[in-house]
Amino acid sequence: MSNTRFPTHFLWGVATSAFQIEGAGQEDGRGASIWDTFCATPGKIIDGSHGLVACDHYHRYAEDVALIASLGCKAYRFSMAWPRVQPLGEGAWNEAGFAFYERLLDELDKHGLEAHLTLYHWDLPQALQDKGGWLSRLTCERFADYAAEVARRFGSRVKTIATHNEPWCTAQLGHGNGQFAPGYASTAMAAQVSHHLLLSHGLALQAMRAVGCQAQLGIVLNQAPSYPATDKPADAEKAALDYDLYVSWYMDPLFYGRYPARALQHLGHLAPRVLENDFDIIKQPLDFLGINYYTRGWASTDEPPIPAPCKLGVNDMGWEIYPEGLTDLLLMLKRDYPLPPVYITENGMANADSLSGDGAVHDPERIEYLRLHFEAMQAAIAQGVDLRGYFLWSLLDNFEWNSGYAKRFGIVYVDYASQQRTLKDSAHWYREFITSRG
Ligand code: PNW
Repeated sequence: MSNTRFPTHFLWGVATSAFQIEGAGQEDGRGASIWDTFCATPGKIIDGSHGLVACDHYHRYAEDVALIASLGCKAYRFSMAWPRVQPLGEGAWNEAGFAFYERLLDELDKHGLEAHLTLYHWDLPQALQDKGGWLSRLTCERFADYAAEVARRFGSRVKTIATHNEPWCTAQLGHGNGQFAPGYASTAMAAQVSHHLLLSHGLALQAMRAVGCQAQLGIVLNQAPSYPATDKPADAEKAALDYDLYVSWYMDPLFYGRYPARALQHLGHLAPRVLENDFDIIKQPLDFLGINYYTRGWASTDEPPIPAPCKLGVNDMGWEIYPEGLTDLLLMLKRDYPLPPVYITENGMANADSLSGDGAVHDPERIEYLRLHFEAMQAAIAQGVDLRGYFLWSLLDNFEWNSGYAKRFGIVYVDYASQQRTLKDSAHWYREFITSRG
């Protein structure tokens, strides 16, 4: 690790999301979400699991918050389950659901931890899906209502509110290839959904600001540069198109109020229907931008494609470990957009962890992954990127979507039979890093 310290006020934290950890799927009036439905559909989740219990965080939040504090973290990024606080996604609010998040915020306060809230981490109320879900503009309006209510109640208790987590995943994996809920596989649907997610983001920002929300408002995007496999022009073109569809598709509307021309041309008649004022709504000023980075993109037009070199190996999901991609990405974004303060809102590594005989969990691969990505952040900061903080994904092993519980991203190991938490070596390393050089 280089000697450069991170800026004094650099924020170190951990991240989770509601559906992946809370459990209590049918408690205290929570409504069903599209992920409950998806899990109940045979063949969708690799290990046939569901989120009804997960890490039982709904009941163990106090223990989990104490864990975060014990790591020396100053901040916690989590999401609110929309169907927990508004079971049908419109109409009545569920006070018991809001009460849970109040208890969680009280606990964070007690430990002096900053709260960073995400409104939508993929668990749409099923009742709204039944009315068209993100294909319907009405869902955008309901989302803005939900955002305003949360802002009214919690706007002064949380530091930041992100509207969406990774709209690319909702659009592409949820509607473009069907790997995620609600499980559609249509390019045109995915494109329309991406537009509605952006629109709902803009409407939500307007609605939250209209109620005088004091929290910083933004959005969280998964991003990565795409690298051509060879110096053939076709590979360069493919890399550029991939980057446009993955990154610019979301960044250009947010900052410039337009979709990237190359991507639009590629989509042709499958491009989304955009109404006249949509871009004015989408282009709300952002107080911050959250970026989730795990791996890079790789573009090859050969048949079969030339694989990425994976010099540093892959994680347990098969994703290439490529820390320089994070530096490259941040510098490209700084070059191309008038960025607000940036946070890395997710970064981490799935690893085949297990409890060893000595009661510890040895995960040197994850420690190395984190170390290299911290260096990559330092390199970007040294080159002028206004990076304010880092949220490690994830505090706990948890429900890894269509991979179920088979993939472990936590720095804290979870034994799902006993719900016992065990700090992995990486958790001890992170604490040491934060307290000594962070
Ligand atoms: C993110 N991809 O998901 C999510 O925000 C987390 O909930 C999730 O647990 C974490 O990353 C690890 O997967 C992604 O296929 C899922 O490119 C898939 C992709 C990217 C991010």
